[in-house]
Amino acid sequence: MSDVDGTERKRPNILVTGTPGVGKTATASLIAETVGLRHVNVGELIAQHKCYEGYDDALDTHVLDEDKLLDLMEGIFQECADEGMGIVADYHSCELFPERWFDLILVLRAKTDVLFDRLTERGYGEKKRSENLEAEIMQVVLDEAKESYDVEIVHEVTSNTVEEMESNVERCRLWAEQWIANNS
Ligand code: DAT
Repeated sequence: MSDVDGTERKRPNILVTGTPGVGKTATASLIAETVGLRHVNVGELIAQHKCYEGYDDALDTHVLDEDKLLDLMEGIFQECADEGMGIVADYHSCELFPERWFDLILVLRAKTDVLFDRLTERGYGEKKRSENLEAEIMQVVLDEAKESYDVEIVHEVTSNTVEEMESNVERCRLWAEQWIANNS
């Protein structure tokens, strides 16, 4: 697997994606710890570096400055590749990233009642909560992942319980071990 400058990567890069509240950050942080990868919480990165083009009043959200974010992330990916380190990134969208960055796209799914409770606990208003629940029911992020990446690397898993999260992390650990063996 070659990276930006054509060098071979020594460790895999994983993207954990899905509707807000499905458990991306919790899962990615556990994957980072278990597999030994650097966790990049893309939402946090955007906020830290103010990757915004403005504010959308109608949607009550910032407008993402994609170029700024991708430049920033390109630097992080290159730095990690140079150090022989892999990345586990998490974000609620996936089509904006270059395909070559990731070896596995993990799409987390959650049941409507589970997601409802998590988004309510997060303090989402009714409109934002129902928009996200609808997106989950319509499997918007899964379809986006399948359209943006080789379907072979897109894996859909449920994340309703802690047991499921642990089992997903274990699957990633085994997959990463195999990836490293195949690419060394
Ligand atoms: P996301 O990053 O997708 O927005 P999160 O990781 O912040 O979601 O998780 C939202 C909340 O749900 C948080 O309180 C942790 C909890 N959670 C996440 N995955 C879970 C799981 N599989 N089982 C139980 N709770 C989970």
